[in-house]
Amino acid sequence: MTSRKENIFEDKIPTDKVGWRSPSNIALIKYWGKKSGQIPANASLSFTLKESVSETVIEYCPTEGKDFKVDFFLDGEPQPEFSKKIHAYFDSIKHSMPFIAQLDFKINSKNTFPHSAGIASSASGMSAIALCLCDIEKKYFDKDSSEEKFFQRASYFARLGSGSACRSVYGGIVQWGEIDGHRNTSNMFASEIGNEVDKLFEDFHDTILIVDSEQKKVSSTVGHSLMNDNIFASGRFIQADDNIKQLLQILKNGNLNDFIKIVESEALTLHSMMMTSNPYFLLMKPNTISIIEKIWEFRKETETPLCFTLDAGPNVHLLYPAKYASKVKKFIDTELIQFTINNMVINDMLGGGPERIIE
Ligand code: 2P0
Repeated sequence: MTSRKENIFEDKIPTDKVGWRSPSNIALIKYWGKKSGQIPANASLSFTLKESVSETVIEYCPTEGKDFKVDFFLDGEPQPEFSKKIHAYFDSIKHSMPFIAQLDFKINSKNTFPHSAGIASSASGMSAIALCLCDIEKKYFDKDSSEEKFFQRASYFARLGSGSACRSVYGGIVQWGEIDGHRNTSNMFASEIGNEVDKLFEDFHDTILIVDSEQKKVSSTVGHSLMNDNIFASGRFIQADDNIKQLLQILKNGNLNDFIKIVESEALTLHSMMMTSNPYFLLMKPNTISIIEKIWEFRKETETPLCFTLDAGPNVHLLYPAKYASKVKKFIDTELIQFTINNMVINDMLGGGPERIIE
């Protein structure tokens, strides 16, 4: 075994920095329930967002102590709790990336979206960190690896940090988890969906209505673990498997009515799994339901193909093709804004995936 002091770099242990801008994502087919080793209980599918991103720069230098150090800063402020979590994460993957043990890390991260927005900052943040680590690896140990392998490895390591983060490594519409009959799917990493997507979905908008900004009372990690004893879990996993296969077809054929049925059902099923866990819990708020009812009314009256999805929280994501943007904006301004806190609305859309910010 290599001792920590034994230099594994070709030259002297370097001092340098790497940086990535990486987006959050919103799942349409939900990952809820997992097996050990961050293996999802069912396959999931998401839209990568464009505007909701983390920008992360990792500065590294030869470690001075016995153990490597991680100092994590969010918006320039030290975050001792996060630093500990990221140290534990680095520790858990250093057998695959032995250079980790020889470096000290200063991580500076900032998000373009407010913390209170309930946007999955673990997905953008962990994917950015995993991309940075893979950049260090590529620079010194894996110079010739292909772009495809690079992103696959980044997705693999992002998954070990936070499951949904593995989907943020790719742009557009992304799947994660083995799907019967779909050869290029894996539980280990995500991939862009292989089939051609109907033009309708290429410029989909996601407008997020912020209903509540309090820290949620049950973390996603606890939520996942409660699926182990949920008596509806086995049925849910069968349903998810069926839904993802259907949705992959719908994304090809562009049937928005079918799209809406699956996407809304997935959102409500996710929350019904929370309500049927033991102990049970509820992350929706009264205003979440008011918004959903308004959307159903609006759709019936205007036949606008607007639907909603929910993450593990009370905020509502409105999904619709770009050409309905002005109609939906008017609807939000007149009917929905009353249910938000401080008129908080985040306009986002399908995005192209992460970008390197330090060459
Ligand atoms: C998803 N969520 O597919 C689902 C839907 C929230 C609702 O994945 O424990 O932060 O880090 O693997 O990925 C949130 O859970 O959980 C999540 P960990 P993660 O996006």
